[in-house]
Amino acid sequence: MFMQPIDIFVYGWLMIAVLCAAYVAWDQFSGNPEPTVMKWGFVLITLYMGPIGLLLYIMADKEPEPGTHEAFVKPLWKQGVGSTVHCVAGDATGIILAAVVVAMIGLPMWLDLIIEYSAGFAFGLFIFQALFMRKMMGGSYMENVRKSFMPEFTSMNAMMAGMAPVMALLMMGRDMRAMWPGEPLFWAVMSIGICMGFATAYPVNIWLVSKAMKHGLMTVRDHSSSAEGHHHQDHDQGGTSSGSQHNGKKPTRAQLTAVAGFTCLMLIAGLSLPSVFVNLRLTAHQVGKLIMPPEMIMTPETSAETMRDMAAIDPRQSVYTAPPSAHGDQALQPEVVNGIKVFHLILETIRWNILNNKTVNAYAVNRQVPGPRIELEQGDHVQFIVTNKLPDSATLHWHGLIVPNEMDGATKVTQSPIAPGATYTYDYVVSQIGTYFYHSHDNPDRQQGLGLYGALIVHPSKNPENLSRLAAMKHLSDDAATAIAADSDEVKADYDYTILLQEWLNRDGLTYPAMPMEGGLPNYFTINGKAYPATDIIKLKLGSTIKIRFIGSHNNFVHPMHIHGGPFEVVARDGLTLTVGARFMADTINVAPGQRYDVVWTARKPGRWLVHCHIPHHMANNNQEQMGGGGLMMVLDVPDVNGQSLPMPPS
Ligand SMILES: [Cu+2]
Repeated sequence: MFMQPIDIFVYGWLMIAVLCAAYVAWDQFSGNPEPTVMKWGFVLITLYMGPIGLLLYIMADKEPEPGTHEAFVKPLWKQGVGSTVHCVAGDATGIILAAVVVAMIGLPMWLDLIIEYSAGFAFGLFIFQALFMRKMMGGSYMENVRKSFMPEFTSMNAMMAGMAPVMALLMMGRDMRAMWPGEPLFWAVMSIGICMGFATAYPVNIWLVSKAMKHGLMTVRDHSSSAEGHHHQDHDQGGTSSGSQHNGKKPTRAQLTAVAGFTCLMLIAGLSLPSVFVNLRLTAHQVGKLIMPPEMIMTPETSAETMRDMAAIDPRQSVYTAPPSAHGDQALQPEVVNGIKVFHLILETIRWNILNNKTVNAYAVNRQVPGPRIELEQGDHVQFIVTNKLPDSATLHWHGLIVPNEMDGATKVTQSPIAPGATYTYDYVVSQIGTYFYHSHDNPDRQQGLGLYGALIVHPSKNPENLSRLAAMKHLSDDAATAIAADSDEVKADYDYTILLQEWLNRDGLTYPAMPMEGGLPNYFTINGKAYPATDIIKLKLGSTIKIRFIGSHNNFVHPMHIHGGPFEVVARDGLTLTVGARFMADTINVAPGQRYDVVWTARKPGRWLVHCHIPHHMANNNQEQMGGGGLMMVLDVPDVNGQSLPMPPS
């Protein structure tokens, strides 16, 4: 189950509310002496306000001893509670119904608030006041509508003034699951909104009751069962019946206008103030259910697209959980069809362990992070059949390769993005050698940042078919990059290892795409999908050489990649082998997003030699070191001449 820390309180609150309402219903209908409409009013209020509703019921309305209800409910504050309960039960029910319908239809939030107000007012006036009260008040339905209009209008204004900003600000805050009626958080936010609405409507209701404009609490006893045989025939003027007596004079026209006018101001402020803080033009269809990263700057200008780009992956969208032992960057074997190497790539949302005890949600290719390594020979005719099972459209771009423009994967520039559920085939001949990579080029700040990338490595070829394909292409270009490579053009070493860098933002079990902006900074870093100490340990023979291909598959930082134990030779950059004179020795190389460096390092001495980024924060897991580091760090293990690895230092 998908739980956020707040959900414990949400589920707890909703459960308590149901239990409280069940108790109030049972107690009301097993003999609390009041009108049925008020019984229902208290049940609804307790359902909406949970323990607060229960508290109000017991302190203000529940008959303490048989025959004492009349006296018990007499104080004005209790009458005010009754009047507010009556108002809120009706209005809130209308508001909730409207909120559910409007969210499902997908209307913008500002319109949502207006419709909620109208529905709440209509529900309260036409049903809860005029219809339900008529039985007790007598008179025609229309008469009741007319009489209830002013008190209902005033009370509703005051209530919505409290409820609207709470709903708008909480629904459109960080956790926008609150916008969607299918999410428990929506109901919790409704509940908080109603509590606030109750608080702002209460003073107005006290006044209305004191001025005999509204009924407070009343006592109604059943003739046959009541010990005292009371039956209160209620009358039009609120509070004339026993137990709800308030002999206030009706307010003057000036008083009523002033109060009504003031509640209008309250209402206008309550409806419009949230627009200073949140974008009320958004709909639940656009952004409902999104959870935004903590500390992201969101203003009324923040668009739905911005939010969708930076939001967490909904963990419920993950279709597969990779075992913690799973490795990314696994070489993918092609199917060879008529001399064409065909690769099947499937894009999916999965759960992936970057550490044994740390799982991220990721956009993955073939259920790996990074995606599978594509090993090719120069001159290969390749086809990549890409099936998009992500919730978003996507493309793949072949970074650094000279391909026909329509195969380049630049979304909305060279191709329409591959829609969710759709398949697209990339088809080209590989004319270069060296270290390349592929990545999503559709919202890459989100998709590549969430894991859509993988290595693509091309070796020289002696295959006559490849050579003839290359010769046929030669007339198109005499570019050095596409010249038929001699074996010697590829610098070889005893070992070959590819390092794909990545940055992650993971908080409270949610994975956001890491971005160099407020709220988007990464707190985990991986080499080939794993953070140290879960990164590979590479065993090397003393005196041997290893070619490490650094790939800047990450999105944000320049990582100064450093190797302990002596300098390496930089032999290729961005896929292009450096000429002998251009190669150079270094012990740190800055790997920026998109760059590739091939370096050859010699195992000069036995030991455990580190490869790591030299920004120490990137050598930590959520700012914490484990076993001497974290994140962008791995070990080259060079045993001594006897084949013995160095002993670990005592801890
Ligand atoms: Cu770094």
